[in-house]
Amino acid sequence: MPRLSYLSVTPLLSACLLVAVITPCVAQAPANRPVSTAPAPTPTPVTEAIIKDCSDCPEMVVIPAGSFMMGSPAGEVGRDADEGPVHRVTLQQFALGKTEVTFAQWDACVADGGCNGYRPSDQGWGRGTRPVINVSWNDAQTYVQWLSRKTGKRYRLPSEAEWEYAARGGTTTPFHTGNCVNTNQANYDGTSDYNNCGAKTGQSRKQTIAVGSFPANAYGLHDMIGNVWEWTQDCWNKDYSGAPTDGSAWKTGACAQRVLRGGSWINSPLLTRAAERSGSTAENRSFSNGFRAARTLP
Ligand SMILES: [Ca+2]
Ligand SMILES: [Ca+2]
Repeated sequence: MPRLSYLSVTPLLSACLLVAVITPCVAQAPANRPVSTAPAPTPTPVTEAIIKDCSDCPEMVVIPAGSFMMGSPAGEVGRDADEGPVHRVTLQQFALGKTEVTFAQWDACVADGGCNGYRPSDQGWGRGTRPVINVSWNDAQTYVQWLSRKTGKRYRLPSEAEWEYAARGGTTTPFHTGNCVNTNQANYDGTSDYNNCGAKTGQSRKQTIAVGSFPANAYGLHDMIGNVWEWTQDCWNKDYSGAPTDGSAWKTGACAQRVLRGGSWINSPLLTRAAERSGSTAENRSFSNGFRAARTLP
């Protein structure tokens, strides 16, 4: 697989780069294509450029700079006070893992002498393309430190603001899928509903599944709803009073606890909303918690 590094790309080149993860770019020459009178296909996000800094490194999606309202509106069903006050956050572009970090990616870190040699249990569910679990916030730090060492790039966990911005993909609804979600779109416990919207499908997989099993959101990110909770860099704070508005991680507060986002396979759909927040101690290793890597650009 070719090594790609980040380039400043036009939308056309970006599609080319995306394909180049699989095939050489030359196959994508757009010239001489017959003019079609068929309706234009649904546009794919023009921002999706993929970075892969080494053969064992996760695929990273370039998330465009922008601004959004972080938190949930007062009327959102299932909202807790920790999701407010809603506030505008303006972010620089950054890169975020297309998927949760997998067991295969974690195990490559261990095989390369990183990650403190820690081999987390897979609960007997299997490793490979399932998201790594039983990793604490501290463990997650060892992985992004290894990526940074290996590639010379600035890998880290996403800030909580970056995570929510990326998860929303421009949406303001409880889920990036809209006012509801179903178990063909995400891995959560479908034996309970959300606001009688039909999220209760009766399906509960009772474990993680391979990352990327469901369609991506508008930014090309998979499993921002469910599968595993994802560690973010931020210290826990009980609400957003005083939170940074520049997309950086909140470095003060109850820093023995760190923020987890997105809900997991074991949770009701309510806990997989884009605005939902959870916190846990930085040492906690759980079968419902994992993470995805972020990278500062350039
Ligand atoms: Ca909550
Ligand atoms: Ca997730």
